[in-house]
Amino acid sequence: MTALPLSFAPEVADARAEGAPIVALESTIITHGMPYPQNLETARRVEVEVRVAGAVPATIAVMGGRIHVGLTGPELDALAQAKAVMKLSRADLAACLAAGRTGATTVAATMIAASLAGIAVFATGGIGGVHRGAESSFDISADLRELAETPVTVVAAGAKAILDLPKTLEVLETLGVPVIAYGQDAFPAFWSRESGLAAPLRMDTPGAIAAAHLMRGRLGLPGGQLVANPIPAAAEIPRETIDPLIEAALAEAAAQGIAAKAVTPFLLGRIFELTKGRSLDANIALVLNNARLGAEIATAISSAA
Ligand code: PSU
Ligand code: MN
Repeated sequence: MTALPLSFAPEVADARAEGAPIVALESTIITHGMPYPQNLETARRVEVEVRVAGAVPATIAVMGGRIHVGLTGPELDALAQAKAVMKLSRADLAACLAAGRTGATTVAATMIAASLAGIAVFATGGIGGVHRGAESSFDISADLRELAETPVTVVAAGAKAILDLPKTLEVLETLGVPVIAYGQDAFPAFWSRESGLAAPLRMDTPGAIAAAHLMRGRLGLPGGQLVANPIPAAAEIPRETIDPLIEAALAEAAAQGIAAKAVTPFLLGRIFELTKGRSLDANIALVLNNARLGAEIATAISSAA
């Protein structure tokens, strides 16, 4: 068997050797989720946030036929400005590696890479889920099935509010994915703290989330956990404000025939324009908040393990 095509940044290799806490970070949010230069600035700030909270950040992307676990400064710079970067989910990861192309990992592909690298915790903005109108489009993000299969705890601000959140929660339940609201009963809705839906589980400490993660491992259950961490109150956009703008963006996507992988980036881009940048400020605040909680959970897991 040939070795895995994984390359570790020196800091990540050291952390692995010492059993120190590591938080995986995705790269699709950099290439397809935010405009330049805020994407680069945010990626750097997220890494700082993880460090300040006592863990080592490992931003993941595919370059030169290898999965990079931890990017150097110049690699991050290049990725943030690169054009024609592939958006990689489970289906595309191997093809991108084999062809030697550059690819950014979505939640699904980042979970696969984190799991191969032995990293238990991953922080992002919001997971993909069941799109509105999925009953005719069948558009359900591969992120959901990945949560059912790959043993990584994912910290997100819920699922993106452009989605059908009730159907997303139903599918997660069907797939046996624990959905844990952090510090509140309600399932958060990305830009807003509340979705109007109750979360199936609630936990109030990183230690409780770490214990549940380790217990799943002891039971031999495949799959991860979704930790739904509400956006900080100061940064939230209330549902009444954002909902009509989401509706408008969805109508434009339908009118323009936007489909498949292009849907989420298109909607995030239009909502950015319709909110005059406020959605991006909120997105940045919630990712930083998730990075911090991810570091706390990773720390709790490594001290218990
Ligand atoms: N979180 C963000 N912005 C993003 C994403 C997450 O704050 O752009 C990305 C993630 O990589 C996630 C993807 O996996 O959006 C979902 O894409 P799709 O709906 O096509 O599965
Ligand atoms: Mn999709």
